Amino acid sequence: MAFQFTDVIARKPAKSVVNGLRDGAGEDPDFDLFVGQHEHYLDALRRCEVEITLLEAQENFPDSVFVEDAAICFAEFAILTRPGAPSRFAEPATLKPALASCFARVVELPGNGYLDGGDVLLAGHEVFVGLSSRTNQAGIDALKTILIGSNYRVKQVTTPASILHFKTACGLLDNNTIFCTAMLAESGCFKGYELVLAIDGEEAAANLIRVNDYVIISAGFTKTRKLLEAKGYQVIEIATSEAAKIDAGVSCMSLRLALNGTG
Ligand code: CIR
Repeated sequence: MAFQFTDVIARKPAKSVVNGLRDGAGEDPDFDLFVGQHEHYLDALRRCEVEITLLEAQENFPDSVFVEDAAICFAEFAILTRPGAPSRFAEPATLKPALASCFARVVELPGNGYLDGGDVLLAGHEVFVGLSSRTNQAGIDALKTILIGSNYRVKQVTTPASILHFKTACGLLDNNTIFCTAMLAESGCFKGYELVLAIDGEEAAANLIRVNDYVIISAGFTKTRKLLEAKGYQVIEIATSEAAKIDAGVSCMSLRLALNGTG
């Protein structure tokens, strides 16, 4: 099952997170509030019954709390990415020991391309990868090379220019159901999947994660919560106001692992 996970890798926010990358000159996050919200995020994941490995903060890397961008975790192996932002280039190496203790095979993305994990949506054996300002063709081609001969197939799509990462606008709800913005749905990239469309004005809720029995969404999207509950999903809301100030949301603060081969 594409949404069943046993483990999560997360990293404590560094004090330097207040200098995290952002599009434009928005307000800095409040560090103490960020820490509190991150703790609630971890509590939500514990409710989903996953084992959490919490890594120490990395002051040299302001955005290192967003571990999702630095690796891609399949059921059988993990890939260290090559993040597209220069200040994030060295983040994948800092995840290697934790990943090596979970996976027999941890590979580095070959070549000189760039690929952010936030542009990769795993839907079972289908791997959606969005070309974006952080992920280029060479990065996607390198991922395809790694996956040759595996059960996984890459479906290349385009991340809309108005958002940072592909998963800013979508998340998996179950094996065949994707929650996404109307803009992404209109692009036709999810042909063959059931789609649940983000509600007008609540598009930011599309960056959700399904972990075992729960869907975790950003707090404040009341209509989205009702929509998901009406469809039978159990929803946990977590405040992400501080992460949002630096263009981040729910998915990016964890790597979700299926270590018993169910993924
Ligand atoms: C960045 O610009 O890289 C960070 N400030 C935010 C990364 C968010 N990552 C994600 O949504 N996968």
